[in-house]
Amino acid sequence: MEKKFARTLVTTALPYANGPVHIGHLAGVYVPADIYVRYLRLKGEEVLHIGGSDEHGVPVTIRAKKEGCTPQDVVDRYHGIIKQAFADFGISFDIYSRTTSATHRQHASDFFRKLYDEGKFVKQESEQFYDEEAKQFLSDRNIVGECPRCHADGAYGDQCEKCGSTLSPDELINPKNALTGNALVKRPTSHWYLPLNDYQGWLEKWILEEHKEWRSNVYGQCKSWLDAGLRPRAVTRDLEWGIPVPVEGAEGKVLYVWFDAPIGYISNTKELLPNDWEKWWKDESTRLIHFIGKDNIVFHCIVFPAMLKAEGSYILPDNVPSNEFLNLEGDKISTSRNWAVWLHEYLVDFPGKQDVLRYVLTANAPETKDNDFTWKDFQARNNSELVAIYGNFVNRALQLTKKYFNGVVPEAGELTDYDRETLNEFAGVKEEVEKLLNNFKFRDAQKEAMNLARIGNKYLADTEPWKLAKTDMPRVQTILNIALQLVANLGIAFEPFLPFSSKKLREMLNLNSFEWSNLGRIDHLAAGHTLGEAQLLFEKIEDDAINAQIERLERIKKENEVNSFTPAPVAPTVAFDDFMKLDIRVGKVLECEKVPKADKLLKFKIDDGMGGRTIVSGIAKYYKPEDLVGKEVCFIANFEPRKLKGVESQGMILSAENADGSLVVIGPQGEVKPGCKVG
Ligand code: B3M
Ligand code: ZN
Repeated sequence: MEKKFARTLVTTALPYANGPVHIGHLAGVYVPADIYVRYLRLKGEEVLHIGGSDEHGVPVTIRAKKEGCTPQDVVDRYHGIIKQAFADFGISFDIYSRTTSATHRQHASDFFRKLYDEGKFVKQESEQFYDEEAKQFLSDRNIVGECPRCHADGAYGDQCEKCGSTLSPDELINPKNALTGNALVKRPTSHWYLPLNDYQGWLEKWILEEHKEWRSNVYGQCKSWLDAGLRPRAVTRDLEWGIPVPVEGAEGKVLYVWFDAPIGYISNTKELLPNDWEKWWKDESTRLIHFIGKDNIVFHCIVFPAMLKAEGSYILPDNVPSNEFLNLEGDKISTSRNWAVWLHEYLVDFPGKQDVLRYVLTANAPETKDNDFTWKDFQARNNSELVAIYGNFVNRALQLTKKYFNGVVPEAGELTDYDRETLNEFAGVKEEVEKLLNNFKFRDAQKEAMNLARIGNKYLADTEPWKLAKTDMPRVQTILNIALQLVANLGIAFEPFLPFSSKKLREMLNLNSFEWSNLGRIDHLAAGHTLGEAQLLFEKIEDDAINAQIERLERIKKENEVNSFTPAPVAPTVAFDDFMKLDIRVGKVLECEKVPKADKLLKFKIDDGMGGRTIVSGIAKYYKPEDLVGKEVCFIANFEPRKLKGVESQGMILSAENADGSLVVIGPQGEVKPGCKVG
């Protein structure tokens, strides 16, 4: 039962304004949503794209405490950075607002109050951790302690980052305030709960029966939540940062961030269209689509719909296309470990290359499973797809027209069978791309557009107009006319995906606009139409630029290893007499050289005060031989001699293993005569 909708309201998850946005955000939510809204606009449909920053919640307060500023300072800063990054990447919002706006505070507060007045909440008392010194209840994230599973220190009240277990603060051994280290006590506190269990039957019918078309990852997650049975969920918190609970006796309490944030979609629409917003939220002929990441599924498919249902006057989402996660070079993207490609930094390193990133992220979109972003793949897709296929075709068609026809579209003569075959391949593309886009299959849709460029490229390679120019000019006219029509088609087909390049292409073709309905047609450019200035659509990305990015990540990985360093446990106790069995001495390096055919080994000639000895040591990766000559080192003098790569080693040079695994040679801090004992 296909419903006919009059308009589409697209929302994108409101990113937390406690840090900048990275490629994972773009790939998971904003690029697919932007493709979708651009496509609908190009079709001339009525559509709105609503976005904004999520500015409440505990992470913002933690960041503020760490930086010694107010939560408002934090969100002001990051809201600005995030908004700019989205604008730079062409994410075309109709409004990008924020949950600290006056409109939102009022709307979220009224929403709560209505449900409260109608008795839609239940009030429950529970024991929560309280810091008597700071005089505050602590959220799960603000509590740390020993993990009950792996016994690592510093596990959070909701999760242990060492072993990955999901926890509750009650399970932690020795729970403490994460920021101050204060010990905690339990205190009773009351909160309002939305009894999700009351909506269980309704949600089962609405999702499991009526929305079988949702992506399998989304449907599957909903089903497992529903199968486990829903329970009441607290919608208020003891916190200072947030929207005050608009009820008498609720001092010191705010709305839970996941209660207020999705209402932000409504408030932001209201801010944009103060007089007209209701038709977007209360009229059944509006189709509501939430673009989100997979960790937000339960909130958008179960909690928010239950809130909307409880309120009673709003429409429900028609689809919730959620992506899985994008990894970076094989590892999970992590803000705290700086394991990310930040959008604002990308544009410093690759100015003007927004479309390249958009293209690669869509080509690798984690639509049904987690996917990986690698810099090598980024380079390959740019060089061998955008440059070699799309860019190359466009450039050849325009340059040849300039060369032979002075940049004026030539008139087509009679078509050959091959011409017709090529044009036929284009004819079906509109329907195909539409089908894919309508089903949120952005990856495949973009692939289809790239296939058009492949067809165009092949057409020019096969017909070789540059050769015919000497013998058959009328044929060249036809070929280039066709090629230019194909170029215009590419501009339309790629517009939702690569808007910057399509704009450039439109200028190069000297056209005022592209319209989706013209996709597949072969009369975009009339004979006699003068083209604009030809420019390169894409340029090759060299190894140097890619290597610099890979090196940056390697540096970060090293730093992370050092930062997460925990000393190895101390070995069992040894008796003094046992220790004295080791004869450790000071020696001076007389000579040092690499051991041939062994990339780890260095051979030392040591002045040991007793006539000298040879020692082989596995530190070649960390030192240049000449740097160690003349240095004093400590070595074990009575170590059993052994042969390493054919060289007899008469002892062992002592070194410390650093946090990143590198080795540092140990020597005396003052002058010591070779042969003196260490102990
Ligand atoms: N801020 C979580 C996130 O950024 C949250 C989304 C809110 S959407 C209403 O993943
Ligand atoms: Zn653990």
